[in-house]
Amino acid sequence: MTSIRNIVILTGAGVSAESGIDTFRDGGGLWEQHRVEDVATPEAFVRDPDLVLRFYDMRRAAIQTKAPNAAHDALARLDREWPGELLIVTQNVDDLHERAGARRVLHMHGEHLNVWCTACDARSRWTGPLIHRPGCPECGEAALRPDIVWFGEMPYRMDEIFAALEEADLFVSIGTSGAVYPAAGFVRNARELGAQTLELNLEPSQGSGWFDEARHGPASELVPAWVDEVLAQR
Ligand code: BV8
Repeated sequence: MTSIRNIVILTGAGVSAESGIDTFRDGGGLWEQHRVEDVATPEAFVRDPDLVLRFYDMRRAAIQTKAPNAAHDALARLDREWPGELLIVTQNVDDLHERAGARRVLHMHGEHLNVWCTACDARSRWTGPLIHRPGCPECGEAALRPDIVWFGEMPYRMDEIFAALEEADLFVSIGTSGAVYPAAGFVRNARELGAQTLELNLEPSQGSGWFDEARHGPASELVPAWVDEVLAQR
């Protein structure tokens, strides 16, 4: 590896799999016999708000019973010890990166533990259910929705992500199937901008061919080993 100073890491559901949080592909990507893509949309929320709120209430409660795994811990260590720029762009909506101690984390698809008021636009920390239509902590309106980027909605902070990709010397994709855009296209952006690219995933992702190097196995093994390697060449 030539000298690496600035690193961008993209994580997906595979980094939380060993913490017991289902990936989108587990169980064939179904929930109550609905395709996740069909529940995680603004149209579904209009058509059947209770179904969507129950889906997110269940997952919001579930993540609070899970703990970070060795992959989250290793990435938090890298965040603490890496002297250059580092950004963990996560597609995940759990808070396991933060609970492992990572600081430079960007949730491009939102967060389970936030709610978004469609009346006053305020975002608030939220750990309980929404099915009973509680009032917004800011304006009191019963107009809260999960602060999650659904299919067809614009991911968050894309300008910051592309600014980081422009500076990146290394782009590492961890635990994602490469199925969903724009995240799945970041490896190509990174390559075009001159970064080296590495995939760490249980199996080849849909974008494996775009990576300079791909290592396959569980994140709890691959990520700590890779972090040791990178820190050794600081
Ligand atoms: C956008 C939050 C445009 C939800 C998510 C038609 C209409 C509208 C849009 C589209 C359309 N057709 C295509 C699109 C674009 C669409 C898209 O890409 N669709 C796909 C299905 C083709 N994208 C969007 O809609 C995005 N927005 O395009 O906006 C726009 C432009 C202008 C103005 C307005 C809008 C928004 C996409 C965000 C959707 N929200 N998450 C929630 O969490 O409930 S996406 C969700 O699925 C994830 O966040 C992630 O991004 C994606 C894929 O999940 P992964 O994280 O990759 O997980 P997956 O299960 O797929 O894979 C897990 C991987 O881990 C596997 O490879 C497995 O091998 C590996 N693994 C498993 N265990 C381990 C492991 N690896 C290591 N160790 C292990 N132990």
